[in-house]
Amino acid sequence: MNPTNPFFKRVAVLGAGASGVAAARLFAAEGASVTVLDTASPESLVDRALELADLGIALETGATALQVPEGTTLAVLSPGIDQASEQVRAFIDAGIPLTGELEAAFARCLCPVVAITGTNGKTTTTQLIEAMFNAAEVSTRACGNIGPAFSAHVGESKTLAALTVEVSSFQLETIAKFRPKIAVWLNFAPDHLDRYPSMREYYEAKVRIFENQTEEDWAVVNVRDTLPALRAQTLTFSAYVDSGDFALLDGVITFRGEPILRMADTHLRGLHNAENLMAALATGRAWGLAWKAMLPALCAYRALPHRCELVGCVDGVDYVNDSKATNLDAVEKALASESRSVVLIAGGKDKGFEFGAITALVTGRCRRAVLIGEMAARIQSEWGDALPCERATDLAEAVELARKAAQPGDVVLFSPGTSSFDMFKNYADRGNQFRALVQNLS
Ligand code: UMA
Repeated sequence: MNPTNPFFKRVAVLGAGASGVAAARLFAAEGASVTVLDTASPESLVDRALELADLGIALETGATALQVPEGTTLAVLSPGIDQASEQVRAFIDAGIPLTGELEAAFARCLCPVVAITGTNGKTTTTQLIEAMFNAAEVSTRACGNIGPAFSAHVGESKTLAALTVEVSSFQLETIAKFRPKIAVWLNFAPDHLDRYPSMREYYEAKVRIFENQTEEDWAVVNVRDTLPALRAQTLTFSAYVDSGDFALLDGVITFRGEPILRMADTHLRGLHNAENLMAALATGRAWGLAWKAMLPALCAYRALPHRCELVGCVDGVDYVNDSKATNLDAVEKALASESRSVVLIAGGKDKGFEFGAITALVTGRCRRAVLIGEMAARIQSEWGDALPCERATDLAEAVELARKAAQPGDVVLFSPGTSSFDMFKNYADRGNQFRALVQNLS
């Protein structure tokens, strides 16, 4: 498009991660002039700079990324960047319209969206729905917070029946018209308290998933959570109480009393996974699928790594990698689905959690706790009176201490309860290191 045209867009994309690069590609393909701004050092962004240069997209890094490029008509925000940051404030103060990567992709999406949110279980449920829809010949692709970004796949929306989008509270903060045909709310528990002043702000961002839905849409919701009045038609579920449309009775998922799926016929375990399966079944029902079209893919699905993943058995002790447990709710669910005596390895970056909230459960299930990372001393002070706790300087020492403490028939559960960035690249790196250490033991 000609730069003298009044509709010509000069777009500044904030963040050169997966969402920023995908959004930059999207706008550049439409003929906009795009600059990507990332506050990281140029050395850490060499690959991104080359990828963007090939597309004719400029990249500004470091302190230069804090300046608003002249003539910018729109700023597109990556989800990891806080709107309160200096970088974003500069655009707001300059009066430049701001949108998020999720909203930008949605504005270009030509097929219905199934959106999944919740503190835990989002990725598993997104994959269950993707597998179930495709097996039932409802062509879809998973994207969004699960990675790759929504913007990276929205171009396929002209040929797909639906896009299955995992959405985070960060992405929902900047929506305007985002309207899923089916919105799935899995659960809500404390998390991201390093981004939000309190749980209220976290909840308020997350609940926006329903904001633009109408009576023609569907909301699939956990019956135990308190939600605002919903305009969409609803289907409810819970594995803990039987007041929802979907419930769990003697290991069987039921729909309004009718048996639908035996947990034993799936590869998933635990009440949290029963709820993920219920959410997928409810999504299929809202779409109009028959149970028999949904069940084969749900039964065939295997859990992803780092989610209560058995990584070894040494001297009669099972070692379980639950590195994806980046909040206390996930630790609670891992412990609740464990009947054996546990040696728990926990701890990591300080995200503002009070580990004291789960002292009773931990002391009831665990023989001992081995603590790592930035939060080790605080967790020890919260659990230490009720449970033997020791601190390890790194993960290798933690695995060694856990090995010494465990007795045949026990399980060593690595369920950190907080994020990994104090010691590792991310939860996957943390889980992979744990798996390698266990493999060395045997
Ligand atoms: N950056 C700035 N300024 C800042 C802060 C960061 O320029 O003030 C730059 C960083 O240097 C970095 C880039 O921004 O280069 C990163 O942007 P980002 O944090 O938005 O990361 P992306 O790579 O774009 O990944 C995001 C999601 N990340 C977050 O929300 C933190 C990914 O979810 C998602 O897969 C991806 O978009 C595609 O949609 C990850 C995640 O951890 C898995 N999500 C959180 C979670 O699940 O708990 C919400």
